[in-house]
Amino acid sequence: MADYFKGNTEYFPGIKKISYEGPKSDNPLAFKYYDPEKTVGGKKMKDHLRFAVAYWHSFCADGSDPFGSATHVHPWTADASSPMEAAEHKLDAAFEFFTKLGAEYYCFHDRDMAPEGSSPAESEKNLMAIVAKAKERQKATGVNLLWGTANMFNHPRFMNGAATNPEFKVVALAASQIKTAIDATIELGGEGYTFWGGREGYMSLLNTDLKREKDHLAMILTMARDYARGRGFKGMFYIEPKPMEPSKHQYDFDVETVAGFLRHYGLDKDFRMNIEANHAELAGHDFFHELETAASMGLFGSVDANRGDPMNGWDTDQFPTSYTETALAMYAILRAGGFTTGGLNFDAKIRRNSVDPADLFEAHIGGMDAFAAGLIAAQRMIDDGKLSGFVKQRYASFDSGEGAKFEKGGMSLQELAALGTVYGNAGITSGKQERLENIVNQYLLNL
Ligand code: XLS
Ligand code: NI
Ligand code: NI
Repeated sequence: MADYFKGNTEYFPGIKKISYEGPKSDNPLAFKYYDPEKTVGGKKMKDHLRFAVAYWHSFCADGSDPFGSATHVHPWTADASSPMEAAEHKLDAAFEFFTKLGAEYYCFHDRDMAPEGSSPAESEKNLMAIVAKAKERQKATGVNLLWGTANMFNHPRFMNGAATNPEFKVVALAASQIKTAIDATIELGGEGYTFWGGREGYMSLLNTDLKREKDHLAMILTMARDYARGRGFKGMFYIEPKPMEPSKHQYDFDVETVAGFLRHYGLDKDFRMNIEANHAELAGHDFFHELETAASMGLFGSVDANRGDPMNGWDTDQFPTSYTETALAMYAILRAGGFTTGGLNFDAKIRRNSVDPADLFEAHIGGMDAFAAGLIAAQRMIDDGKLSGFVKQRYASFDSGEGAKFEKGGMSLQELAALGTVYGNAGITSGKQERLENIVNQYLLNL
């Protein structure tokens, strides 16, 4: 990766390129486990992990919450005389950050990058002007776009949904925004395009026609797919499941629900899952569950890396810190074949009271180290084979004989039932959960 983009104001003065110093380092601005060029399981860490920075949390969010105003004063906005100038300064700050951190990818919503105009045409003009500048900076630095998306939840027109809005005019407005965001993604060579349907759901069933809304959502996804493929887009489309917030109920509830939806509407060839740890938790699952579920259906795609707070029930979007969680996540990801078009996007934000410019770096460094440590542990789990060996042996009765015949669909219920009557007692076999949990902890030591 080239040095950070020069010729602009330095927005993170005093912070140099972050380097790997190893687990014993006490430098808060150094990696302890993430050593980009180090090989794990025959592949460089950076190619396994494909870290991306989320434009919205890192350069747009200002620390405000429902109870308090902004606490993060961004110098890139403060020193601009117009919204478009601010957008360009923000872009400079972003590329300075990506390159100093050593993240090779980023993700954005259309409205993170450029301000909404007074008409769809003006919004498109604004976005494409910034996209042209982003393209130059990508070329100069080697940083690439992991995925783009459209913000279809912020504007009041989307209060009743975007693709699932009961008014056709709003659906058309949503389409114009998606089309432009796809154009922007293609222009930047994006490796994916994400749909997160924050308001594609309902607040009350009393005013909602569920069937029509879901049909409309599928229609828009199909049209978006066809448009992008028609323009030669070879990247992946992602659906990012989340059960609720801001809607009471969101149609993209969890991986299993989205898989059913994609298959029902014939979209499962072009769409994969973008799995967010905090969303898994909101759906009553753990991150590992969602990853394994997607992998089991060949629908694993990408990750929004963060964590929630198990003591409360909303999307706190904190930076990941639990090595156990990242080790299990990487264990699922590696076994699913690793990332191809996807990556680890830090859909995470620093806390309202984290007001030092260095806090944004330390947050990402911690998250990157957590996934690097998780990767090392996961590779150990795979190399050592104890866990997979146990699982294989647990299902061994389906590998040959009558079990294999059953699994291949070569048996009727009568035949199977007849076997059941002669087998007598079976099934009192330990699942060995505690042993397996203890083994996982052993892999986490001495990273
Ligand atoms: C919100 C989502 C959002 C998506 C992109 O909860 O995580 O940030 O990742 O629209
Ligand atoms: Ni997300
Ligand atoms: Ni989220």
